[in-house]
Amino acid sequence: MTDLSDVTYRLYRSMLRVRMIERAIAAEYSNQEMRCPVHLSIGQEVAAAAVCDVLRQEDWALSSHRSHAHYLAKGGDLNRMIAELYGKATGCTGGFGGSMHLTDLKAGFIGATPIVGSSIPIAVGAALSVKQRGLDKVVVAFFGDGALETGVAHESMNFASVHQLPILFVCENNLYSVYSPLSVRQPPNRPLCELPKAHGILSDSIIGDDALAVLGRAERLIATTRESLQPTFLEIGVYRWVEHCGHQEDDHLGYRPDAEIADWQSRDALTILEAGIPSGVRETMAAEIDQEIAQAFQFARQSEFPSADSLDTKVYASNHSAEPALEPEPTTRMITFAEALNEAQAYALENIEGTYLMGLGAPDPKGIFGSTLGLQEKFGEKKVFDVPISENALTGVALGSAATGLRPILTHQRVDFALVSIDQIVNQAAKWHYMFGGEMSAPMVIRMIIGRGWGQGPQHSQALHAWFAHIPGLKVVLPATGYDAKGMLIAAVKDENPVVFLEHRWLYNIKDAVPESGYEIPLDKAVIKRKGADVTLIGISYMTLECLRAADLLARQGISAEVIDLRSVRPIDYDTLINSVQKTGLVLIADHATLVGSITSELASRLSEKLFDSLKKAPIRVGLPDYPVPTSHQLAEGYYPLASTIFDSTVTALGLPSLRRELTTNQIPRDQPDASFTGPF
Ligand SMILES: Cc1ncc(C[n+]2csc(CCOP(=O)(O)OP(=O)(O)O)c2C)c(N)n1
Ligand SMILES: [Mg+2]
Repeated sequence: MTDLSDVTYRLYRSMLRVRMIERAIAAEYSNQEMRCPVHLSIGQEVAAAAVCDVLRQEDWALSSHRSHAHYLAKGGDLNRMIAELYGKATGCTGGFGGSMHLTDLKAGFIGATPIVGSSIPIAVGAALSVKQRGLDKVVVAFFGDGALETGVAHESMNFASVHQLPILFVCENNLYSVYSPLSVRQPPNRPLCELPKAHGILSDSIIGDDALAVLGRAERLIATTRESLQPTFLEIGVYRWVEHCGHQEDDHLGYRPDAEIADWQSRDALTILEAGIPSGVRETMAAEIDQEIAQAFQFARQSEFPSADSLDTKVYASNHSAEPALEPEPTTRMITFAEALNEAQAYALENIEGTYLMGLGAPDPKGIFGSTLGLQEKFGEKKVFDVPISENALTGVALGSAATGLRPILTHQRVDFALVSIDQIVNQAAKWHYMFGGEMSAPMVIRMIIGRGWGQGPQHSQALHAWFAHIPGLKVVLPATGYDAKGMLIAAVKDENPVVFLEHRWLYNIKDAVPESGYEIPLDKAVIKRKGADVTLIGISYMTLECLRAADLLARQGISAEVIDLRSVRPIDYDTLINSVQKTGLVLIADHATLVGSITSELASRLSEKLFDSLKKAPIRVGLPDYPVPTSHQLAEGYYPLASTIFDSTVTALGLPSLRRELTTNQIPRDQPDASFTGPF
């Protein structure tokens, strides 16, 4: 191979290689064997080549939809990249990701994901990992000019600046987002490179026609990042020569002025660099690359397609801990649900490597209703810290750190606040293991509190577990007791997958017997709370308590109710449910969520499908009406179902409506959990 000790040779070859590979992809694309979108970097190669020339193999890079160049320049395997485009089992994600989800961990190319802006916080999370674990590396996030219009990019830069993380943000400004020019997306006279400065980030900008100059700027910034552990930013002006997505030129569409195209092409960095390299050397390089490309396409064509058997095996990472799960010790010690959560996190922070906890108000004097109180004092600011109000970026940061060796616990004081991070939860964390063909996992816990009452209204009281349960790749659990909360939270931190951990606010002050030492409760098992023969009452989270109260009322009328606490809505423990309903022939499902599209609907339909012949009546569903939570406490009185609702529905279904329940339960107003609760939350 050509001697590459000369930086000009190296840069030229790296750029030429990307261009030749992408020209080959373009030439083959119409054969319809590469059946995935491709975003080519022809014309933009300088950014990847210059920045990656400065990086070491062990440094990490992440990218977005236009990632071939970054993958290749960082040292990604060409055979596996082309095979990936062909959807083959030998591809870098085994055919699960395609062109938009390349990864090569050996080369330090963590991965690419195509939701614009969305890989930036994940890169910041990787940089947090570097800092927390004391690794000797820097991280680079590659993205386009469009990404700087996303909120998450700014949230991420702010976070990286607050935490002084070793990351270089590289913005390839090609002036367009698909067909939209910068002028319709960003204000005039406000250079992109000024934006990071507002976040306190050292920022530079250069037009990418002189590859050696770009390399010089990258060197300076990466050295700063590496030596003084601080984020930096580089804007590189480049121009895309072919269509946004696909293999053809699209200049005839007229969205870019001819003069502009001609101007940029006349300043092509590859052509300019060519002048300094003897033609013989160039020809040798081109011949070597040609051969490499031919082999890669041959490899891809000859490779097998992935087997359909592997399809659902990649949804969840397996939990491969060699140690058996910790068993709970018997105890009579009574503590609250909040204290149990606190103990679980203390256990994880002390005993489970890589655990850290971040969340709004986590170390504040109230410590998230007591659940994080005292943890920062005990474990320090590195392991337990407060955060900016940037839920989407924080979830990406958690994911990036989880994918690179840490175990984050991210807290949200309400489910409602976590909704602004749906992109990171649903598009990224839930898919991370799957879309990278099982190459990486995302062991992270996202705690969310479900509010209720005291006038918290439509934006502080939503219970959306059905949404999360809809997403393959997430585990979604709702413990109803302190005992379960502690064991399930420890199990959630140990789990290799993203776990959405939902806590009903009304459980927080309830005490039950919780062992002092650490233990695990499985995340996929319902639990029978009370044995019975006439009806199965399935409770979700807080509604399990109402089911137990209803079972008491029913018992006084001679009706024996079996009560099951579902505990997990993804996965759902159908075995336990089916065994019970087969026996009782009648099932009622109680949830504190709107009934439309809910877990109650899911259970009712599945149990009907499985047990149609054993059911005496259609499944009964108890939940919230089809409108948002009212704020006035007067209106809330009629909104939330109680044990009495469950009692009434059960006796009606049994054909015994004449049975009267006692009016002794829940005498306090329905907008407060107990008489000691005096608001505001
Ligand atoms: C959040 C989001 N919105 C829209 C898209 C569709 N989309 C894919 S690439 C792209 C253009 C992005 O422009 P830029 O960041 O400048 O990158 P470039 O394509 O120019 O390299 C758009 C709008 C997306 N993938 N993600
Ligand atoms: Mg662009």
